Amino acid sequence: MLDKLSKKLGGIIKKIISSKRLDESTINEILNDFKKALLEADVDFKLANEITKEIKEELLKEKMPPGLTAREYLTKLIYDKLVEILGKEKFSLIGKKKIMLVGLFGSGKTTTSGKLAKYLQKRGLKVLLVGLDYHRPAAPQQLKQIAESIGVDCLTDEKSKDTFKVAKRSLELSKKYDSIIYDTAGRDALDEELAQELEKLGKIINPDEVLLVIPADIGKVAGKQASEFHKLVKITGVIITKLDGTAKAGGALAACSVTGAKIKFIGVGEKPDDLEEYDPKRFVSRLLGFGDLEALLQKVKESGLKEEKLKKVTEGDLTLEDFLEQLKAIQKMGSLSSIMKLIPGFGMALPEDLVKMQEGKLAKYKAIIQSMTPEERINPDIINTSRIKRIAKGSGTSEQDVRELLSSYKKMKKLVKMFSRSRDRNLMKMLQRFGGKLPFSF
Ligand SMILES: Nc1nc2c(ncn2[C@@H]2O[C@H](COP(=O)(O)OP(=O)(O)OP(=O)(O)O)[C@@H](O)[C@H]2O)c(=O)[nH]1
Ligand SMILES: [Mg+2]
Repeated sequence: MLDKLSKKLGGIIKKIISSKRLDESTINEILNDFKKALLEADVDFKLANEITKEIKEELLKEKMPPGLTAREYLTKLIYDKLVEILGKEKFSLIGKKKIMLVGLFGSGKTTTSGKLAKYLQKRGLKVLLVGLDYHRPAAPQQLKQIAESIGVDCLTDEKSKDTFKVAKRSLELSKKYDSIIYDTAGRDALDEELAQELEKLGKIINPDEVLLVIPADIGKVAGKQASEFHKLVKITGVIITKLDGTAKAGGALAACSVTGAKIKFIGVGEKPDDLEEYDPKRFVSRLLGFGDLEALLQKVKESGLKEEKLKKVTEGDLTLEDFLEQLKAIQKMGSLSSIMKLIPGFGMALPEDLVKMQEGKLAKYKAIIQSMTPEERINPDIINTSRIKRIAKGSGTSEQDVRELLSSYKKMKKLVKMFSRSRDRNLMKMLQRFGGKLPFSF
């Protein structure tokens, strides 16, 4: 769902995470991408402009909220703005007895009636579906089939085809049900006739909820449609359908929220189960590819830590612990030679003995490093023969193993120095791209 927008937003978060410095030009670039992503999702131009402007103003204010880095703050602002434009609250239909669905031709009313019936049924309620569409000949049959497939009762009157009579009859049955869902007839446009029919039905039924069904593929026009309906027929909420099949869904949701219409459910497919309560926060989290804001900020935070470490090692400062981590990464990758060749001016591969190290040896190395004193770890040069003996004993390894570890460590340290001295721009870029993951990210 919303794959394209989601991908774009994910890319923006990545950019925030990987940008070296969040200076004004980087911020502009990121916000421009953000605006573009919104426009592509058919969010109204004025709204997209406003949001990006507001984010920038917030960011450039002198004071930032305590405890947040610029990166974290930018991420949070993007998240918050998305939640703001995509709706504020979450709703529930539980306890609502009479629910009427209205909307234009083909918007998904009948399908959604079935989905809602299933939704309530799953929550232990006894539901009646009522067919009030006698404009389209096949409509009552369609509803009956849906009702049958999910196992709820259905009231239609294909003989009289009298919408108002069926509405009245449903009230006589109402004691037997916890919830009644009314599927009404659509029109090409919200004309006088439809408005009158809905008004009259409203008077007979006196519904607790009148939900306007709007397909997401109409994009930002959804806002206009919601306002128009609201003027003529008092709606209590909106259900946006067909979110699964359109790139314009963001626009439809945003446009509806801006009119103040409350989005209560979203339809994400044709099947009875393809309905979700609309929870803007959850929705935005999903769009951004994270469980929630906390998880997202955690990710940004981690990237900051990673960068610190990267800085440390690019300056040639490789500790024994870093060395162990690098070795582990090398094992995961297998041969490095192909990657090494990608680095211009670096034809040399890592020493074979480092690449081909056995798993068991890594465990030994770990034990050896753990048996060293903090001082030895910081400054391995002080490790003389007697210290080697002690470390070998303490770690249950041989003196030969300890010597080998120290010599490998020195080799790798030399490489690190060489890398850091070369300061090759492409190399540095590459190191950043790979973050701390690759063994030669020192
Ligand atoms: N992909 C997708 N298709 C949907 C969704 N909701 C409805 N549809 C499809 O949209 C088409 C129209 O749905 P209906 O439920 O018949 O729409 P309606 O508003 O009752 O149409 P009328 O009664 O003719 O006004 C059908 O083919 C549905 O399967 C949705 O959330 N996702
Ligand atoms: Mg229908």
